[in-house]
Amino acid sequence: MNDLNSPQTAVICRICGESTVHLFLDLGRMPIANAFLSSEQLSQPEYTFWLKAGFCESCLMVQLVEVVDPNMLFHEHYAYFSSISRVMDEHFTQLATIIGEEILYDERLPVVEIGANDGILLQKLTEYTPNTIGIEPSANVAAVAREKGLHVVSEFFNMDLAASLCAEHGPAQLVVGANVLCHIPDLNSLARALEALLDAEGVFIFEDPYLLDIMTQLAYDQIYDEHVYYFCVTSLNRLFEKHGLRIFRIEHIPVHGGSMRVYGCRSVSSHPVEPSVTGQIALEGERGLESLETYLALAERVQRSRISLTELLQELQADGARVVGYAASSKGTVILNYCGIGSQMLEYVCDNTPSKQGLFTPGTHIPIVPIDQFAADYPDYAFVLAWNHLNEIASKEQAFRAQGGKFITHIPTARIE
Ligand code: JHZ
Ligand code: SAH
Ligand code: ZN
Repeated sequence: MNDLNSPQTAVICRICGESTVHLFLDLGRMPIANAFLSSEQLSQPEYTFWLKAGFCESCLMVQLVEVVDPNMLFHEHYAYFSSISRVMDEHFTQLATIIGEEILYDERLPVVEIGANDGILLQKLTEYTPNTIGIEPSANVAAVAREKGLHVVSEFFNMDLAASLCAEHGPAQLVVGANVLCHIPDLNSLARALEALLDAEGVFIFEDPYLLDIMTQLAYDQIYDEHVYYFCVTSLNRLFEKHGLRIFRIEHIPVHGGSMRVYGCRSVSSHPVEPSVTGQIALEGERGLESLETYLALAERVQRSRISLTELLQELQADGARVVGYAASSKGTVILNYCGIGSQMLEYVCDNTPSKQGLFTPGTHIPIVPIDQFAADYPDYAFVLAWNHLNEIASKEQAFRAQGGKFITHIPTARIE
């Protein structure tokens, strides 16, 4: 752990190719965050990888050091359904309105959504233009989107697909993707594909968790197999600029614990760069995002956060309290495995996704149950494993609090809400 910054640990950057990636955070061996287990699978060995994050001194990209093959993550049974959250549904309604009212400019040109999942955004976009195409490699969620009547191609977005979409439907007036760009290991070829697909005046919009929020809130549980990159405006803009693209507007948005929405275009297009971009890049410099020390300091705070959580749970256990987990999120897999929290501490994890219920948490093997089970016999404490949804969960669970139940959250340090 202490030699993370020694020269021999510098590894090759996936973005710029230099051997200047310094490891700063080691979260240990980790199972795949969304690989929930059936009871038959509990006795079989689980795939694990080494969850370590690094910072590239040359291009400033924060990235995973070991990457899991996307085919192992996004396949016929992907566990995450975007439509499970009312707040996210409202969020995407707002995004669709901005797109419909400010961005779209030519009905004849297609709108392409990358990572369309169950169609939560794509469906809303069809209210503004008839010409929408969703790209979604995970077959089960793509099938849900198709049941809504949406046009979805069940493949990974890449250069070949971009070329065939462009040949068949024409250049895109918009390429949009939420919580997908940071999931794509080869971002250089993604940028080339984007450049190939976009119309001369076309726009791309991506939303991803924002590095500055991850740092400020100590949201280390955003670091897992699916999130290969942790973007700031500075690092992302440098990447795009290598490929004939640029960012012209950014918006800081509250979802998923703090995300960044970037608006970009081809370098040659007429969209002027807005002050939001230059202002945010300046802020990132002031906040030390260009310096390895900033990241090393984060790693120390993560270790202290882990101790605060395990101590709190041990105290509650010693007092004989009943504690459960609430929400079998991807982040939950990181928290539980990194902090060594298993079924000896959490009786179960309840979750509103039907396909997760009846399964067990990866690595820690805690049973996942429907929310009904929580409501039928309230525990003393519910540890919220999707702190980003705390408000939504708390508003649904007012009866739990009214009869004395309490929520626990864990970042930046563990506390009872
Ligand atoms: P939530 C996933 O992250 C994976 P996860 C992915 N990598 C990503 O970036 C984001 O999504 C977009 C449950 N829940 O949204 C449902 C309730 O039980 O934080 C889900 O299992 N009751 C693509 O998995 C989980 O929480 C509720 O009221 O960390 C959602 O976790 C609500 C609101 C959610 O995403
Ligand atoms: N946009 C939704 C879904 C995010 S989950 C939301 O914000 O809620 C990420 C989705 O991206 C998954 O459904 C996954 O199958 C898909 N995905 C992963 N890699 C992809 C790629 N290369 N091209 C297109 N979709 C991809
Ligand atoms: Zn680099």
